Amino acid sequence: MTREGSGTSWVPDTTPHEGIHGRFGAWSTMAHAQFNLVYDRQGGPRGGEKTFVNGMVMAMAQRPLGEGTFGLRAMLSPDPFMGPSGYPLLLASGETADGRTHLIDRQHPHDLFMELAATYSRNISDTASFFLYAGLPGEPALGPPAFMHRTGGMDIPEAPITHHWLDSTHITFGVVTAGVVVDKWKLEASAFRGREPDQYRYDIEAPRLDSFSARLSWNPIRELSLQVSAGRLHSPEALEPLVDEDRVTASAIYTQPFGDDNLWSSTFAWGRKILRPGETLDGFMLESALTLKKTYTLFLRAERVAQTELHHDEPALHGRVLPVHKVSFGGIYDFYRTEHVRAGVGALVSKYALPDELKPLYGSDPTSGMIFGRIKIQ
Ligand SMILES: [Cu+2]
Repeated sequence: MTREGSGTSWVPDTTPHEGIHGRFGAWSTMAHAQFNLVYDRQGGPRGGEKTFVNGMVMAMAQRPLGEGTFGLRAMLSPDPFMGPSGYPLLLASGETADGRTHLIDRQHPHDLFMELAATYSRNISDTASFFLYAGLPGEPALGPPAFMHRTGGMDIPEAPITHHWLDSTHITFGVVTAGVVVDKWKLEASAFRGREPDQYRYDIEAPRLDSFSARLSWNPIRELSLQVSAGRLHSPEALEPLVDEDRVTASAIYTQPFGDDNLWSSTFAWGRKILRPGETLDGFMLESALTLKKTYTLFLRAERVAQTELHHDEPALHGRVLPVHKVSFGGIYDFYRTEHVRAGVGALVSKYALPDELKPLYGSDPTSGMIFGRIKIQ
């Protein structure tokens, strides 16, 4: 239980699982929520400005069923209220706001329903069990846990630009996963819908099982969680329907509680997109968050992706693979804290390293930033 991340992914055993816990007859329940009110200003000629709310609300319930355990999960997002084009985020790409044009230098809003899933697990010995997972939407066994579920990433109010290299399948309309857990290992496989969510963010889309993935997870020590995974995605992008994608990812999450209410958590991840037909594109991400006394948080995220979409519309650069780099760092001060509520304010700054070909598009120093207030109910 302490290993469970988003979907069927694992996080280190040392991960704190804060939430409001309840018991109703045979059911045990857990709920938590987080909202960020963000003022976002992305610099340079491709930048922009916006104030928005993002975050999530999550509820889980489980009960014994026969020899095993049956569970239900729901996760909702306030993102659709920010409008179909999401928020300005330099170097981000993926999905669409209108079904006709790519969202470039913006982060798409997440769907209102991020997860509606059921699970069943059953022990087959003292150290082994099997499980089934079905979601509409749900998260297939591909990639590290989604960024809003990683201890080192959940306090950062912006999405990673590696999202579509690592964890963008976290909202997939139609997922069926089966797996086995043996001691510190887990092996699982999924069938799911390859197509990303469309621009209508309030609906439940039709499921299909046209894509496949498998993941091997290993928690060798309590502080560490490792995974490798690979998937074959059928026609993921609505605007490039003839392009399939193979994706390979590997990641390590290290979470270390220390002293009195201090926590340090970091994730390193690599993802490779192999477009068929098309290029092979790598993405790398390192993120880390240090929280002291449950009050002061410092965070950092550094990323590199090989991009083709940012300059898709520039005739001279069309088809070129160009590496782009981003680093964001910031902090949060939680000025209000009770057993179940934390409220704080924070800020982050983003810097970029771009190849010469992209400097005319982005300006020589498009430094960006966000200031935000946040509330966590857990
Ligand atoms: Cu996402």
